Order: sequence, then C-alpha cells, then structure tokens
Amino acid sequence: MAEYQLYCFAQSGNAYRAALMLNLIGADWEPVWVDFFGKGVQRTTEFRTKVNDMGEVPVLVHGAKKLSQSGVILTYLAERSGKFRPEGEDERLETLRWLLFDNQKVNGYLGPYRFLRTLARPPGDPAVLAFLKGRIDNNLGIVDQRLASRPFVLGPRVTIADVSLAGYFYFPAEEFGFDIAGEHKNIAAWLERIKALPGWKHPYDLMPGHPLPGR
Ligand SMILES: N[C@@H](CCC(=O)N[C@@H](CS)C(=O)NCC(=O)O)C(=O)O
Repeated sequence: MAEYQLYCFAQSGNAYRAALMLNLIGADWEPVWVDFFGKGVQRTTEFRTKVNDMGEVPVLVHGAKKLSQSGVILTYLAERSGKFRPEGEDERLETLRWLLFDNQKVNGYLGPYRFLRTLARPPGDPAVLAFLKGRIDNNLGIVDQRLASRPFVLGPRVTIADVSLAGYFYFPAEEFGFDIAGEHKNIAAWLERIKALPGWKHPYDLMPGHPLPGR
C-alpha cells in the first residue's frame, strides 16, 4: 500500500489541488476513486461516518490521520515535505489569506459554475449561472492583477497558494464555456510556469474517472 491515499475523482478541482501537490513533492500515493456522479458515494452515511463527516472530496489518509479541506491537506503536505511551504509569519498569513479567497471566491465559484453548466443533469438555472459568471470574471481579474507583477502568488517562489489557486484552471475551456487563460494573460503565463514544475500532470491524467460514462 502507498504511504498516502487520496479520496478523489478526475473532475474535481478541489481534489486536484491535493493530487497535484502529492505529485509535485514526489510522494508515494494512490488515488481512491469516489463515485461522485454515479452513486453519489459522498452523500452516503457510510462515507460520512467512515471517511468525511463533511461529505466532501478530497480526503487524504496518512496512517491514522484522515484530513479533509484541500487547504488543510496542502498545509500538512508542505509542512511534512518542506516543499512549497510558506516561511515565517508574514508568508504563512499571506498564504492563508489566498487560500481562503480562493476557496470562497475563485475556485469556490469556478467549480460550481462548471458543474452546473456542464456536468449536472439537468443543468443549472441560467440566472444562477449568470450570477456566478459575474463573480468569476471579477475574481479572475483580481488574480490576474496579482500575477502581473510577480511570477507566483506570494512572489518569486511557488507555494501552496499557487497549488490551491490552480485547482480548476487546467480543465478544458469548453467545460467552462470560456477560456480562462485566453482571457487573462498573466494567469496564462503563471499556468505555464506551474506546468513546467517536475511532477506536474493534468487532472485527467492524475485522478481516476475520466471520461464520465456516456458523455
Ligand atoms: N473547500 C473544500 C471544497 C471541497 C468540495 O466542495 N468538494 C466537492 C467535490 S469537487 C464535494 O465533494 N462536494 C460534495 C457535494 O457537494 O455533495 C476543499 O477545498 O476541499
């Protein structure tokens, strides 16, 4: 058995953060596929009692530890490996600031937008999609501006703030109906820098479950 197990599925950008981090630090890990779209395993009592009482993916298992929330998982892996770790109080606080902003307002809107537009059956209400798209455009603009004057979110060095923010950005443009990189040139250059890191893989090559049956 590998040192780490990650409950995940290919379409999850939240899980991709953890899977990408595990790969970038060269960890010995294996995925545990969660049948999110078919059986809705994350909603079962068994999943909620044995895996994650929040009913969410990703979950990282490391020996007796079971961690959920990608920001917690990234922090744990950065502290254990010493890689992509914010150093000192100022960097730690700045990283936390970006993890929270990302979870709530960047990938926190991108994930549901893509889900409702492309993956949900039936698709989401157009009014909800329009609301989310307005928020997404504003918040991607903030990220693009941030990256205009520095190669990575905190500055010259890649940290878990970058791994977190990359969550949904590599999924195909047609799944969003707009091109994140095509519309934001600083984000595009930053995505290329992350892609060049040893161990980088596309979410569909890193986690099981793509393509979805019948799609
Ligand atoms: N803030 C969480 C978000 C996790 C999350 O929302 N995961 C989705 C999958 S992409 C999920 O499991 N949702 C369960 C559901 O909506 O039933 C994190 O970063 O880990």
